Amino acid sequence: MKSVGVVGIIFLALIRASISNQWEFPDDFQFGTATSAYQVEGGWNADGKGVSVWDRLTQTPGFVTDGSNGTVACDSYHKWEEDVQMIKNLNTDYYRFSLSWTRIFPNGFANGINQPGVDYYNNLIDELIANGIEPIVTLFHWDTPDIFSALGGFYTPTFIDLFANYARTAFDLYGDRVKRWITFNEPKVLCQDYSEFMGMINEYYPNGIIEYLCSHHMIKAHVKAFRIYDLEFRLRQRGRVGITLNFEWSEPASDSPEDVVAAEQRRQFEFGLYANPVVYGNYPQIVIDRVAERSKLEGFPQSRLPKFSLLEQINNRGTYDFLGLNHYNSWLVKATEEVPIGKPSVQNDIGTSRHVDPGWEDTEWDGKVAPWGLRNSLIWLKKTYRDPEILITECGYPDKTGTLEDDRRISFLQQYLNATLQAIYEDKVNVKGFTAWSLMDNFEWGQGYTVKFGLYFVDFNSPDRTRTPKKSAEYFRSVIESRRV
Ligand code: GBH
Repeated sequence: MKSVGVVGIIFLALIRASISNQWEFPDDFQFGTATSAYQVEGGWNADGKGVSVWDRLTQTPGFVTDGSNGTVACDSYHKWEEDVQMIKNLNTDYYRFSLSWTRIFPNGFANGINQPGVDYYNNLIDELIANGIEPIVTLFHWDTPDIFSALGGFYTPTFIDLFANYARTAFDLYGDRVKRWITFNEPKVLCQDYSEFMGMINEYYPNGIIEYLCSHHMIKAHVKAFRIYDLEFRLRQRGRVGITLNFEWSEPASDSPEDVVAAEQRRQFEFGLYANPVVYGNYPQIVIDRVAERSKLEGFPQSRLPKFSLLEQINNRGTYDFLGLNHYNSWLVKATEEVPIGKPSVQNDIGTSRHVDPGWEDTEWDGKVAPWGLRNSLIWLKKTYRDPEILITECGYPDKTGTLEDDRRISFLQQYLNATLQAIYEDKVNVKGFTAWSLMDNFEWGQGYTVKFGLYFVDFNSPDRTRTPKKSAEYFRSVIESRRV
């Protein structure tokens, strides 16, 4: 027992020693926290709000591990003033939150605006600004109006105009005060990982068809919203528009050329699928080629990957003022034999295999602590997309206990903030901010309230949803104050 303790202390000391305190965050580097509407607001049918897919799906037994839902969540629909005070206590520069589409348009369509819903965000935005906190607004963080399910959700191009109308309304309503917008949060998670989030019964369709349709329409909807901002708002409002993409780092499992190619192939399918059109106009060539090749062998007359016309490609190019990066996890990637032709699937198109090193430190959910993966992601973004401005829009540590003595979260933040500093000073990456996920414990989608990411603890058993700062809140505040990790 004793030697375990000693080893532990030496291990911690080594981690600390490897974190250099030599660097200060540059003056223009900013800090923030994030949440999303369905995860914190509650008030699911308050004051005329319409039903989102999450309001409905969480009623399905077995959909959420603990059978819970976001009907009340953190009750931020009523406790927004307290939320702002919590943010002020952390002393962050900005707060990233999302709008609930059905609070503004209860039936999803751009007629019949719901004034109390509009006012909720007016109040929140005004209160943030009055307290010196910049609002950064995500237009869409997964809570699709449920009515769209009947139309085919993201599988139909109809979605593009529906989203564009909603985006225009949001710019119009709030753009006098909101100067940074994020169109979509993690289209990959929605389209590729959790496609049931769309509220679609898709077991009849091979995912190798519909998941690309989903991505395609999301990219087009993003581009359309960006161009609307360009044409109708930019001159007057002088804000900036980006998109948030998630990136789990793929590291080659060995130096072999095959593994190096395999890792890059995975990055292009997982990140390039979204970023390449937005930066360069079209899908990555490796994605185009592989899906075309496999589609042909499967007997399709065209590639399963939809095409952007030349005009669309021109219109897609450069539709970002910054790239939002959500980063949580890393993998080792190996080359594999080509997957035999059978049922069309994105995973088969990606090929390759991935695993983690058993020596890596575990998080308390299913990820690993691998701060070098964040650094490598940032370096890769710089090199692959011509040195874009990057905002880390989410990064955080999950536990199951919600303990106030969250030393492991502190250690995680310290290591990932240090990786960010290395990327800034050693690799000259243009990364402009770090957003801790999350301001407070909240409804963690399929995991309900069993997984917690908050800097603040929320007591979900109290009708008041009492919030208490964890030790990590104090740590984050001290980083912001000293500008050192
Ligand atoms: C993001 O999802 C979402 O934008 C956000 O709403 C969500 O609450 C947050 O991340 C946390 O999940 O943390 O290393 O144990 C991204 C998908 C899937 C990322 C689960 C974190 C757990 C790996 N998430 N994953 S780890």
